[in-house]
Amino acid sequence: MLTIYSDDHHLHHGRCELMDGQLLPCFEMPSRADHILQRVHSRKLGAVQPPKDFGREPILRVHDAAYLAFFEGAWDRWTAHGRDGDLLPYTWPARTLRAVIPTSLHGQLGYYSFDGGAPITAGTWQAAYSAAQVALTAQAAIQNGAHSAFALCRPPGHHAASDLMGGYCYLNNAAIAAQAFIDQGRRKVAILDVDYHHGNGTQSIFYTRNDVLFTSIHGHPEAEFPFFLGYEDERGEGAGEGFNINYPLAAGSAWDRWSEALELACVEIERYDADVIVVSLGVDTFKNDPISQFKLDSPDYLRMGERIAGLGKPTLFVMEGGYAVEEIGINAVNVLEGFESRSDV
Ligand code: SP5
Ligand code: ZN
Repeated sequence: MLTIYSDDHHLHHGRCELMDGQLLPCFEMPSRADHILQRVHSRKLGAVQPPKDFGREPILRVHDAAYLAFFEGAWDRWTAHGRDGDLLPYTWPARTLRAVIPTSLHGQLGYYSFDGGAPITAGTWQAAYSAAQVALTAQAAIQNGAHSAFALCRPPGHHAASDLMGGYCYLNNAAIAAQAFIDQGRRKVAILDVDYHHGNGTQSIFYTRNDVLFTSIHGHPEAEFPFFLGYEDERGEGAGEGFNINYPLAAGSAWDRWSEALELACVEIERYDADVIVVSLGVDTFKNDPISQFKLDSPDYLRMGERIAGLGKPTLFVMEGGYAVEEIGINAVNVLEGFESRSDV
């Protein structure tokens, strides 16, 4: 399987995040992608290529233009204020406040984010821009005939909405790739989001549409981040009614329960008769993940890849979360190797 990877992800290295009342080093760190790349090499998964540059247009098909301009320019505004630490939001337009776009940097930062988990550093824009190009380059490989490809994206993307960053995410790499498939003539794209957290950004981007089916298996939002989206009764709206399917699971879920949800999602994707599948590949479902509550073990990821291969469709894997850094490469590449073991194309 072809892997697309850019070293630019090293440009994004947030200092800390608020967790259980303490400031801790960011769980979303550069060594995550380094470990995955090492495993891709050591398992001889296939060629590793750098991204091409498709520019801003395919990003603007998913993201709001003012949001993108804000994100691109935020660091320079911050340094112009004489600051050099991470730029983090601290006030949001929650209920009773006015959701107008302020003119100040911090006002706009609150307006364009939904949590304090997405620090902007000197290289965050470049890293996120390159990650989107990584996804688009892998998407192009499939559009040109490959049966599968791996977009080794960092930072991740599935929490980012059209005009919101949060949850370690800035640009929604999987959504940008899914939209590119549609813009290049595919009629039906299915997204299978297997990250431990609900893909609230991706869901919101495609919520009113029937050309992109969104399915997600995740920790129940009653008890888990992002808390305010990801319930089973969110089924899509308007033309999108029935094309959004959530499988929230209880803390402690292991492969027996998780794989039942996967089976249900796969049946829906088969029924939809997708032309192509985009997998939001988070491996924070792992039993040793430091911020998550599922109990998947490393061999389970082989089974996951095998089942996805059984769908028999061209499949783009887009890297999302996973914070057990020592095992992240094994778990992510296990999905890809499981997929290849059952793909006869
Ligand atoms: C892409 C992705 O996986 N983003 C996840 C962002 C999660 N941010 C909130 C983490 C809160 C974890 N709380 C765990 C408490 C353990 N004591
Ligand atoms: Zn996650």
